[in-house]
Amino acid sequence: MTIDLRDEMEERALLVQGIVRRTSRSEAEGTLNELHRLAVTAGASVVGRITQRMDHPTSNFYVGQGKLNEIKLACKHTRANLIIFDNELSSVQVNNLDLSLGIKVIDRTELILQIFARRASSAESQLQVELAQLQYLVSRIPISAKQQRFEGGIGMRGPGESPFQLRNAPMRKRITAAKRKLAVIQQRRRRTRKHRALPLVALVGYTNAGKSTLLNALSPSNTYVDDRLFATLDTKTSMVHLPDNRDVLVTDTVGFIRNLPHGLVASFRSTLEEATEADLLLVVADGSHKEFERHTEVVRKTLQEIEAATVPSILVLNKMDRGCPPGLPAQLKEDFPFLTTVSALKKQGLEDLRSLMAKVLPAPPATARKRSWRDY
Ligand SMILES: Nc1nc2c(ncn2[C@@H]2O[C@H](COP(=O)(O)OP(=O)(O)OP(=O)(O)O)[C@@H](O)[C@H]2O)c(=O)[nH]1
Ligand SMILES: [Mg+2]
Repeated sequence: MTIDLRDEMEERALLVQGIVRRTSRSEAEGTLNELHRLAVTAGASVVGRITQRMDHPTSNFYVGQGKLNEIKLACKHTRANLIIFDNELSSVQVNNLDLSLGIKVIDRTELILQIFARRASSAESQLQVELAQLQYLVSRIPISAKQQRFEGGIGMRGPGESPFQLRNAPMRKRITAAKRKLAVIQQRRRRTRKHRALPLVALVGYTNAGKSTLLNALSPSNTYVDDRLFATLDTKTSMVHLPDNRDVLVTDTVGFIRNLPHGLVASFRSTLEEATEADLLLVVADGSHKEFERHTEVVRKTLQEIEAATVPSILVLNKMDRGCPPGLPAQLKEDFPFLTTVSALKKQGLEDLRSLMAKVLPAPPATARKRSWRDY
């Protein structure tokens, strides 16, 4: 069971972004556009955007007093009933903003958690989201508010527990239970992986890059594709035949995004392990997106975070039917020596991709036992 962090109602969201020094205009615009898409994905309509350039955020409201007044006015004009900050807010800032504006305030992390909560459909992904939400609530919400959101019997008094720990006991109990259940699922997943004989190829990349579309194009799989962020939260695996006569298992994974909440990365570790344990990564990027370089950088960093950076990889520039990037920076070519362009939607460039996969995929160990992919 996942937790609904917000009230169900028609949401008219006002987006607020504090731009701190050293952030370029295009980067700030890119994250705000992304926040817009995230808000729409979560079911809200966006009624306005407010930005402020600042040296550093203020500790009480994140933005300065003048900007706070501007936000108040904008809420009145636009009849906004939700304010979404692009920046990460402290629990104190959320509380102060809530009180001063009289409107619910959330930040990017909470919004992403909410989307994940709505998308999660398997027992595993629901548990992973629940764990991330609980950890977020424990770390971010003031003690009194935590109690209001999670009422329940405590009855866990033990030696050495502080009043703070006692107040959080129901949540801690749920965190422990969720971790325990996830560990069981994870073990089962690891056991299955150990017994597979077919090479595993993982599709990774920025959300909306076209990973699921590519999986569908490469195989007769029927993976959910949607022009939304985080359409896929559960991994799907299909068999793909390569020109060197090898069969490989190709698995779809959850998409990455900049500032992906750390708790989510940690909670989705078992799903993301598909990437860590893969024999080859297809790093799918939307080559037609004007921020494609930034997206690829986020993907590279996330792969490092989940310790998958050393897995052989191919950069697959997708959506080529919409146009190619003008030129590739040297750094990108260095990071990804194997690169190919495709259009998963139009099924173009797939034979070249299959050939490259056969070339880059390590040769199987001589002792590998022949198994059907159905055993997986
Ligand atoms: N024009 C064009 N659109 C594409 C192509 N590949 C995917 N799309 C579209 O891009 C959108 C996202 O595709 P998905 O396959 O769901 O993307 P994803 O990477 O799996 O996204 P998440 O599951 O959210 O991480 C859909 O609307 C697809 O139809 C392509 O080659 N060309
Ligand atoms: Mg997908």
